[in-house]
Amino acid sequence: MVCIKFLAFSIWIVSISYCEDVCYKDKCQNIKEYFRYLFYDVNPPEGFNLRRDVYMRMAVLAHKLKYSKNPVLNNFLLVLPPWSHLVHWSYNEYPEHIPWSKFFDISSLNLFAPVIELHEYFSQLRSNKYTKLIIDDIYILQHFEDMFETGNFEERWKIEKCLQPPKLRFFYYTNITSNNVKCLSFHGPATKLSEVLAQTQARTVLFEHAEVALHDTFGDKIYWQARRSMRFNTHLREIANEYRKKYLNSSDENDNTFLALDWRYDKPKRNALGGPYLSIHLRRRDFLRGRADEVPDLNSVAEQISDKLGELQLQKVFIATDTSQKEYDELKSKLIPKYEVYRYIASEDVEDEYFEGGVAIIDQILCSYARYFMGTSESTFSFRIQEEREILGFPTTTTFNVLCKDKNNCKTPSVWKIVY
Ligand SMILES: Nc1nc2c(ncn2[C@@H]2O[C@H](COP(=O)(O)OP(=O)(O)OP(=O)(O)O)[C@@H](O)[C@H]2O)c(=O)[nH]1
Ligand SMILES: *[C@@H]1O[C@H](CO)[C@@H](O)[C@H](O)[C@H]1NC(C)=O
Ligand SMILES: *[C@@H]1O[C@H](CO)[C@@H](O)[C@H](O)[C@H]1NC(C)=O
Repeated sequence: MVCIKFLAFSIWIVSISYCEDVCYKDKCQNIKEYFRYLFYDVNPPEGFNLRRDVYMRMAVLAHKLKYSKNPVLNNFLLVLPPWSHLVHWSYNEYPEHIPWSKFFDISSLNLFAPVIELHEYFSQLRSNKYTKLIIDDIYILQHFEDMFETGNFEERWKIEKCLQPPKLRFFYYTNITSNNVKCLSFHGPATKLSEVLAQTQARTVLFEHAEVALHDTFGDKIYWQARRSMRFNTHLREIANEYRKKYLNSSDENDNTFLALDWRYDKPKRNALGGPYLSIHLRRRDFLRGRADEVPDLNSVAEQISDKLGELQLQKVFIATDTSQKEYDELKSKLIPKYEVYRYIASEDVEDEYFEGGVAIIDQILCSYARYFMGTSESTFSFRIQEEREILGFPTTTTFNVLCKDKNNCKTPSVWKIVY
């Protein structure tokens, strides 16, 4: 049997049952065909930009597994969870299953961590006549129940009873199941999950609630490599570039915002100039409720914008916001005719192709290339723009600024500088 051959040739320690899983057709003779798959998912209410942060933790794990000294860990591919039913995006009863390629450049991600889209993995299974994905091991991450009571914050993990009844539907698909779902109390960085992976021979492993795992080292070189690898989808970048040129007189030539084609060749710099406009990220909607004492009213926003435009001697402001057209128009009316006010409105084609997520990314790109940026305090959406500007090489003073609640209540955001 092919499997036996495989065992004889290979340096891998594998059980027979495991082998049956792997050795369809004659492929097992080729060691390169041997992959293990690391799936993860995030708590449903988390937003797009927090999910990007969880991706980075898992990508650093996948990166370190690839180069691990323990060879049983080297062949993991990180499976990118499709985007469905995000709380801030409108959706109907059917899950959208938007692939990552709509938003990000997958080949660029791959230069940091070995990743694969779920639909690609599905096609592999289907071409081998599988109609279902049965995940070998599922671990639902949860916090240690006693952690906050006892103040025991040491790094540890343990299979324990589930604090919540486990849900048995994964990624909103009906054809993914598992016979082996466990709850894993966990405290530590995502890379500590390699200890869990080292003691299983499972070929497919899913970590649910991956947000429970923390960053390995927040803000170090590896963190920024993972972050830099998250280049946006090329077409979204082109759309943003056209808008910059057409409305904001902004281009990489004028603004000194060139990046290497491949993020690995980016060089540290601080001389980006940015286009001749101020950019604002004005987060409203659930922030008005959740953080009422931090969100300024529109009069104050208009005042802060015109003060800053005056100070910078600029005419144009680009506003990215999740607020209604009505509120945007009200803000705009407070700034014109003295200043030019811009908001990106996607064409129907762009909406249909890239959804609200793609439109939000275009807003983020446009904020990134401005001469000066002011965000919303504590918004993850604003954090991602700040990171993008660090990558582009802006002086930090033009980036780490937020709209104040009012003149006497101004929070200075933390400055997280890029590290190479
Ligand atoms: N187009 C656009 N959409 C926005 C803007 N701000 C927020 N949104 C939308 O609101 C969502 C919520 O923001 P996210 O950053 O994804 O959510 P989060 O990760 O919880 O982050 P925060 O709530 O901002 O801390 C985004 O995914 C967008 O769909 C904006 O300026 N422009
Ligand atoms: C599971 O179902 C989805 C949606 O119907 C389909 O696209 C996918 O290929 C299926 N997976 C397998 C392994 O058949
Ligand atoms: C656009 O920017 C360039 C270079 O900064 C400048 O020379 C030109 O006058 C600007 N054009 C307009 C219409 O403002």
